[in-house]
Amino acid sequence: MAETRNSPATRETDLQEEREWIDSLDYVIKHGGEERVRDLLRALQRRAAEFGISLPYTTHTPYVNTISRQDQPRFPGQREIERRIKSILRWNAMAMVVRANREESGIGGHISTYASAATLYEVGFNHFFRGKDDPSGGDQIYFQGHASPGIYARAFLEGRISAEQIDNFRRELRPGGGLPSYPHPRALPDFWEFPTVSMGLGPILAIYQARFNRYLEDRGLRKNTGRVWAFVGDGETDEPESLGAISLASREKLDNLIFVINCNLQRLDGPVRGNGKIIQELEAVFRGAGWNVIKVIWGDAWDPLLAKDQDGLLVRRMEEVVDGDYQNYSVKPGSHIREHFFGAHPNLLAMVEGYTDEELRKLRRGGHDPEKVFAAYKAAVEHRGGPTVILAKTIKGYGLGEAGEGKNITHQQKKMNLEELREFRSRFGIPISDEEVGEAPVYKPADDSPELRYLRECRMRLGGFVPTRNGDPEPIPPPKAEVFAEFLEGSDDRGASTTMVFVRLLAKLLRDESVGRLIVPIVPDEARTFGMEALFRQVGIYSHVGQRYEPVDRETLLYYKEATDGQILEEGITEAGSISSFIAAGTAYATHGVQTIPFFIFYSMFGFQRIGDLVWAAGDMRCRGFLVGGTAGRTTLAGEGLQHQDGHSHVLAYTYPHIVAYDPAFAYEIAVIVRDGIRRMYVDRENVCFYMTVGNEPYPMPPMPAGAEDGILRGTYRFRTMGNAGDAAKVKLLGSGAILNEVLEAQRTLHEKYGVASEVWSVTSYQQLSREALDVERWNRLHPTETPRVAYAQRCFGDPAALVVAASDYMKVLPHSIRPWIGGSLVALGTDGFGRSDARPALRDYFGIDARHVTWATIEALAREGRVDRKLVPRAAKDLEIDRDRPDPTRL
Ligand SMILES: Cc1ncc(C[n+]2csc(CCOP(=O)(O)OP(=O)(O)O)c2C)c(N)n1
Ligand SMILES: [Mg+2]
Repeated sequence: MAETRNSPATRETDLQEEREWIDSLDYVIKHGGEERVRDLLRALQRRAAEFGISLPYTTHTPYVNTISRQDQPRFPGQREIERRIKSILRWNAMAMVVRANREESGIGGHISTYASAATLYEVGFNHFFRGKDDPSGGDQIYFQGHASPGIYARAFLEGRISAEQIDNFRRELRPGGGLPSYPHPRALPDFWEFPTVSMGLGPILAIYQARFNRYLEDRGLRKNTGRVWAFVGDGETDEPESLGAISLASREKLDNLIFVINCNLQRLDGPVRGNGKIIQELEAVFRGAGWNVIKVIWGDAWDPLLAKDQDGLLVRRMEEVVDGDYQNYSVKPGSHIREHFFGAHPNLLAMVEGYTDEELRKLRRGGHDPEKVFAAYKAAVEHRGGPTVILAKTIKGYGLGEAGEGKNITHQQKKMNLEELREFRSRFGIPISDEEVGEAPVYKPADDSPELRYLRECRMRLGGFVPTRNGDPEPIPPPKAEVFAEFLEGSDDRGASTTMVFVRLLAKLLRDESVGRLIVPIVPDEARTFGMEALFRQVGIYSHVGQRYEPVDRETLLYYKEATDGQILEEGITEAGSISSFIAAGTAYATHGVQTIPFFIFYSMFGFQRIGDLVWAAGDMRCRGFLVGGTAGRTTLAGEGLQHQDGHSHVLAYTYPHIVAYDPAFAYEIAVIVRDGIRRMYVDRENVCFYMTVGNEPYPMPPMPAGAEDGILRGTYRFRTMGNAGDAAKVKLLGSGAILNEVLEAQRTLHEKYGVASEVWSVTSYQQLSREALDVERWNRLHPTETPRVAYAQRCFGDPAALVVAASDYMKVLPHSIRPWIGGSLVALGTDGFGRSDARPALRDYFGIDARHVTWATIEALAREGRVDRKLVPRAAKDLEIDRDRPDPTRL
């Protein structure tokens, strides 16, 4: 019988053959050098190809450390002191979670993430992370959200966080304050800089942060911007945002960016890749995208074994074992590792003959070995020409022992019993007595202890404590009044769309002496959609390398101009990337002390709906800037159909506490809103973002009615009265955005054809009206003995004898949000339902928001209330050709 491929005899021959090839290769390495080795390997590959044998394309390297033992630099720190500091941090990070959960069961918190990442952080803190006082400008560090107990524990040793705050972990509302669960600049504005806990946002924000740093430098707005470090979970890399933008980082050669992926092989429920190897998978992805990849897989105890591995058997075994097994090894005794890992081959078993089981159990992983981590960080910061990712293998819950180390439940572990606490304490040598240990007290050595002195010295040498978030720089002088003047005056009736108006205003702002340089226009490949192409030429598109080609439209006036000092961030088709740039620009006041003013212009449908979580993160970060939803309005954006036509972004805007939303109709409204936005955000430095929708329907832009400004900003003002003023006050027609024109036409028809007098109100923001009214309501509830306040919406629409008919290009729930402050009846017309591809008049008829429907709704409501002759109803139905049996668009 022929020998099978796997028979022991064949395997032996194969190994023999392999050894011979390797010996030859070793010879060439020794005598011919790297280049010669490459040539030979390429020649072999070509030869194989001639026989039709293609090698599987692989972008990953063997499952060993990228930096070999002999290339490892000297470790400059004091290992023993650093180990002691780290042990204390491990203890305190665990203790604060355990204590919090004893006091308030279910309050939550995480022990195992930091436990796995402690070395990754501590090597950074002691040797790499630069504070804001460093000449580099300081680094920006995105800490893994679930590792925050460890970061607090360090700040506690640094004296920046009190014992009381630590005691109030996850109890922010306690008197005296506590600590938020995760990195939230909203909650701790002089500490945290970057919220990361919604998985995937940290990595993408970090990439765009690094690119924005370059932008600031290239445009001369900031000299030194530091480095960006993003600490990421291996499970987290499954989020599309985590890996979706990595090619930008290599394309832009961002060597100021370092990702550290904590590969503890576990996520919340279980293994990240039980049947595969997350490190190899990520290596392939990052290498493919052009990143410098450094793997830190094995700790120093493996070095002698690897040195003995002449025939590559050990490396092969390391490679074939899957993550599920590696996780299992972390909870098993040394005897199991001997039997299962080394037992695969007699030569491997022989290799560890002299090792005790305990020694085998203690063969550390690279991410827990400070010298290996140091080597990786050093190589990363010295690497030029592109970003670096460090893939560090660790054990989740490292040090927790029986309480969860490496176990599937470890992510959720928040409790430790007396025995477990004792063991933890002893393992890490924390000087807490047996009597006290059950309480899980936090421990702080004396101020002048070698540990605290060392820790402070490291931080002083590196430019101060991190994280530290800076406060506000000086306010900027507002733009000159001339910038806004033409918009307040209105234009002849050639017609303009609100988008055109906005773009014209932006172009003028870009020329303004005070704010011009600071403006950052951001577009996701939609500049032409919004008629912004003139800006390409005016201020240029940012590109670090300038323009290395002759643009195809070079002969034209508005050619596609890329420049190193270009101002526009043309992001390509990525709303997530664009908002990440927006956030970097809108928080530069805190990160870099520069008040850049981002204007992010996008399809309004692809804003809150698509990237809502990043908008939420912007709120957390106290970001400031203008979000401009273009091509807005379910019927104003004709033809595009149901996935483009937005009739709800203004509803979503209610859900963001930091968003001030406006749906302007006219040029002067836009001017007033943008002027006020600049004042509030960059002069008064309020932590809000403005959201403004603009549409592409052209129509005449009237001059601003006297005294309208205040109402525009509060959310509504009376635009026009027709008929007897007293009667008109009893019929209030509310219109927003482009639909205001429909309402104005209805007003004319009502007056001219049916003798109904009315007022038309422009509602620029139901959101603002409703927020103010709710504030007032709350105040009145809490101050029952004081003179009640009256909400602005009530002052405008509170008359019980007045009918209110409201129409907008958005959902009916908007007018209903101010229903309690409307005195009489309310008829709300809106665009609930999916959009359709058709022209504006057809769409407005379909949703029932055109002038005819506004007219009809008014007459029908007045007749129902007995305020006009009922006979008007059939007449109006006929005149206006209302199809009363048409199905509701929400049912279609
Ligand atoms: C967007 C999002 N989805 C889900 C979660 C809940 N969650 C928190 S941590 C976690 C597991 C994290 O695993 P990994 O990224 O590997 O980090 P580790 O704790 O293992 O370092 C999950 C699912 C979240 N925070 N954000
Ligand atoms: Mg993990």
